[in-house]
Amino acid sequence: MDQTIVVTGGAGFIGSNFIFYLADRYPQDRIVCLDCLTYAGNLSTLRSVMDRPSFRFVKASITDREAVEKLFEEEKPDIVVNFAAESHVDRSIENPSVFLQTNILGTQVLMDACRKYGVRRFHQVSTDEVYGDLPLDRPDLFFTEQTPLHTSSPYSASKASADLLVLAYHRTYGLPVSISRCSNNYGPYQFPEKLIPLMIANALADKPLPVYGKGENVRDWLYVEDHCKAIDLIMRKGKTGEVYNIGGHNEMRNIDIVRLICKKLGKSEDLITYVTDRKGHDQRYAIDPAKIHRELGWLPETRFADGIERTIEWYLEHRDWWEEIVSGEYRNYYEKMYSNR
Ligand code: NAD
Ligand code: TDX
Repeated sequence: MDQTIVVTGGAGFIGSNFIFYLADRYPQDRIVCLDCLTYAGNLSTLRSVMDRPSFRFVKASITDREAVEKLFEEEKPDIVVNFAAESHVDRSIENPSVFLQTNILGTQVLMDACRKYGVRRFHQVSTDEVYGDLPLDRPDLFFTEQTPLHTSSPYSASKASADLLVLAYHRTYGLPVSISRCSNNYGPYQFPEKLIPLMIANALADKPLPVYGKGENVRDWLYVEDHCKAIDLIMRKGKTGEVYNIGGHNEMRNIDIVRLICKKLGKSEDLITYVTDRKGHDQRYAIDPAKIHRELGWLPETRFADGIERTIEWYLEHRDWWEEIVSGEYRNYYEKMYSNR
């Protein structure tokens, strides 16, 4: 084995795609997935790697100090990549507590263990939401790594808090850390509470497509595999103590995404229903990825036109994966969030 890499949150959307990326590209490395399987974690997602001798799954929370230390004692990881988080903004508005526990305190527990066991790199997967939002009428503005943190939701505040703690552990204890802040991801295995898979699932069932406000909010979309490539580069070659923005200059209004999904699936736009806006709804996200391009040579490889085609195809071919979710406990969440909205 060359290196042992602990991937937390690897049963979720981006973490699982990252595990597939590593397993393909570095078959000599050992991959250990640490995930407590919240509603967003799905063990069946990892089926294709589960039987590999170089892969291990451990069910535990990153907030469980004892379990984390036991794992680090057993595995002596070289690199730890932290994807584990509560990740949905709407849920954070309903119930912030678990966001603070997992996203902030869980990150602390992991970093304490990294210090204790001399881990060579702790990489924190953060988000562009820590910068707050940009106005819709200033398309010339972008988030750079120097943009001040200015959060809007309990989710983004918890991620920004974790980022500050990560940088403090670097400065105070010399922990070799790096942070990436990526724009909105899309692709296979995304939980159907997020915009793109939610709209695909609803359109296929001829259910209303709930667009918040006027649908004019802008997000900067990146295919998940491009995000995985960027993280892999940063954790191996990026400078410690540094933040790297990740994004592909692909800004789109929500309403245009929803219309595109209708078109691709041959569904009527009459399904689109404008609903009450999200509280504190961020207007526009737009990443300036110049630093990661300049320093590490990263560029996105998947054009949105291809990525969305591939994603829709994946949801059509993997109905069993998401239909099980949509028909289970998630149904109560959906009723609570969207009925009478
Ligand atoms: P997700 O919600 O799909 O997956 C999160 C995973 O973390 C799940 O498998 C869940 O079981 C696990 N988890 C949650 N709490 C845990 C805990 N206490 N201990 C161990 N495991 C726990 O999230 P995602 O969309 O894959 O996002 C992954 C990371 O990337 C998050 O940190 C998120 O903030 C960040 N991010 C996401 C996006 C995006 O567009 N989805 C963009 C930028 C950054
Ligand atoms: O039903 C919906 N209707 C709607 O109009 C949903 C679920 C969303 N929206 C809007 C809200 C946003 O403007 O679509 C946009 C995208 O929403 P989400 O998919 O919830 O993503 P967002 O809030 O932008 O946050 C995402 O990107 C940054 C991820 O969920 C975060 O984990 C990541 O950090």
